[in-house]
Amino acid sequence: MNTIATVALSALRKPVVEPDARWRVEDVDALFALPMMDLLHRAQQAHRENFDSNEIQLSTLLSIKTGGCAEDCGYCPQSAHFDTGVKAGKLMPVAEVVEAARAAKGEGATRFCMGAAWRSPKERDMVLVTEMVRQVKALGLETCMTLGMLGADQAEALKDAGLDYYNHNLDTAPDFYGSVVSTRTYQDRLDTLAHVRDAGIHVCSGGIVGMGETRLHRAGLIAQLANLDPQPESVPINNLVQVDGTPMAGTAPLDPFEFVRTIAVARITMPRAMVRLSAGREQMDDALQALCFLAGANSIFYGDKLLTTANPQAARDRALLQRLDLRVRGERAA
Ligand code: SAM
Ligand code: DTB
Ligand code: SF4
Repeated sequence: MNTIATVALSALRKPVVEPDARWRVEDVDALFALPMMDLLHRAQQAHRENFDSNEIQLSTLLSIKTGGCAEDCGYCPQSAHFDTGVKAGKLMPVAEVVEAARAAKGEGATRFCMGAAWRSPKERDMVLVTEMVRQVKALGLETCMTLGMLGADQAEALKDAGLDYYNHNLDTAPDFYGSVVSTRTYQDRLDTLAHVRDAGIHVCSGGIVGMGETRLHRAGLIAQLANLDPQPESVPINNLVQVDGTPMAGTAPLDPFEFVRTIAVARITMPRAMVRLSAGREQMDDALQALCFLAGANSIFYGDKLLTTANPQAARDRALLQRLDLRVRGERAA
């Protein structure tokens, strides 16, 4: 038997749940290399051991401060370095954010995620974003924010305001990172995650695929995430949404089955995390999304818009969930 097949077989024999395992990149790569049907089977096993496999969590996303960002993330329509047609706006008033959260709750969302196109929040911003957290939380919603890099004090202030989750993605493998961003380092990202964790806020961290990276880079990203100790509670997997004007527009699209494999490998290596099928759903058909759910994705962004790009219409998502007999987490059966 050749070496790759031997490694793949040994990966197949591993116990399904190993949340505390240290993952070597080559072990994760061996999972990617499993025959697709075996990979899906293992992912389903891990999923069923930890979750109700017919349940999906819905998060609604709101861009509370759009565009004009100082960072140069090569995938991002909101970077001031690229001409993408996204207009830079100011931070939304607290009352408008709370109104949007109320509407999202009415539509069935249980978590409200507020995103700002910042390198990191300024002190005057902190006063307003902490107030947003307080008021959104008072509506009975789980709160999530993604504001860029955070210092230890800022993470503490958000925790005190009642923040449940902070999203900050590692985005890709350390050895591909330099091809994606130059204005902040991988270590900066790890430091922010450590501050969030130390403050007692749940960690939401994932990445993007389809940026021209190799499978080994995808394995490197998953290994980094899976080796965070403790592992993230929530792992968004984004498929690059190509936006004209960004350096990544025109990148060869990823084979959709490779995207499904990435979800499955995230599920197996981080069995207790919510794995979120994030950006890129608008470009996927229903069958592909169903395959992602089978591979262990159990959360989506719900609502017609992500931050600046389109997401499937809420009605289309409702219809899809109904056709797949998927219940919404936190919602009572009709
Ligand atoms: N500015 C903050 C930051 O980067 O930490 C928060 C917002 S930022 C837009 C959140 C995440 O969205 C990024 O880390 C990236 O993973 C994802 N993202 C941004 N543009 C994307 C795109 N075109 N396609 C897929 N995912 C994207
Ligand atoms: C994440 O991982 N994906 C979301 C959320 N966290 C903030 C953002 C996706 C953004 C897609 C591009 C846009 O709409 O601007
Ligand atoms: Fe700015 Fe975040 Fe976009 Fe990077 S991903 S350019 S930090 S908004």
